[in-house]
Amino acid sequence: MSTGNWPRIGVAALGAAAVALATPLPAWGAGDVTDTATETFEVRLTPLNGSGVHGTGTLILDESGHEPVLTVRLDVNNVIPGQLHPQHIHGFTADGPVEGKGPQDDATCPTGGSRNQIEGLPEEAQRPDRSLALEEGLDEYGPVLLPLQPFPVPEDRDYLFVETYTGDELDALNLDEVALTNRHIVIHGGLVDGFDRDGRPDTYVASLPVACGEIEMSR
Ligand SMILES: [Cu+2]
Repeated sequence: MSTGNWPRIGVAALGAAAVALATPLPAWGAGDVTDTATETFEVRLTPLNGSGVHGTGTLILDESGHEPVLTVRLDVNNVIPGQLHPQHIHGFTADGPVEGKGPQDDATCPTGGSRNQIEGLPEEAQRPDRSLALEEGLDEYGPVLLPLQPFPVPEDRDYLFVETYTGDELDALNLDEVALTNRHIVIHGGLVDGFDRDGRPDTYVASLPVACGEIEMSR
């Protein structure tokens, strides 16, 4: 996090002095920076795979500078403590891998009709209403576009995540052509049960989708 996240505040505060800078920053020079350069989005994360994981998110997209800056804040509850929780912005792209889905197609959260099989895990681990693997959700939420790193390893069942992304990191989101509202956020990492027959404990699967939320315009 740096003060660079909020350039409009800096411009306003500096006022006329900013114009006098020997080497003015490119996008600020014209003095035409408006409120429309910053958009705020909201995400409501709801459980997948019966995880009980839920939460909220706020995304702030600042396009007032020479390159976009995306700040992501996630407030996530009821996760497995002490484990790595991958989290991503998912969506569709022009070059696949989901056949028939392009960048303008709105990603959605997986439903009960999603494919249902975790490859490499025993059959006992599969249930009709859960154990939806990362790959199985692809048809609905699309591939990973932006890993929201560093992935948290929370000490408790809740975590608060705030991070800022810019430059090349945002390329896959194709912000020039595709609205962020076409994208989704997916939180991963949960226990898969069904191994009781062998007396083995539940297995933590880091890729297991445990919550999903649509990115929506903030009202
Ligand atoms: Cu993901």
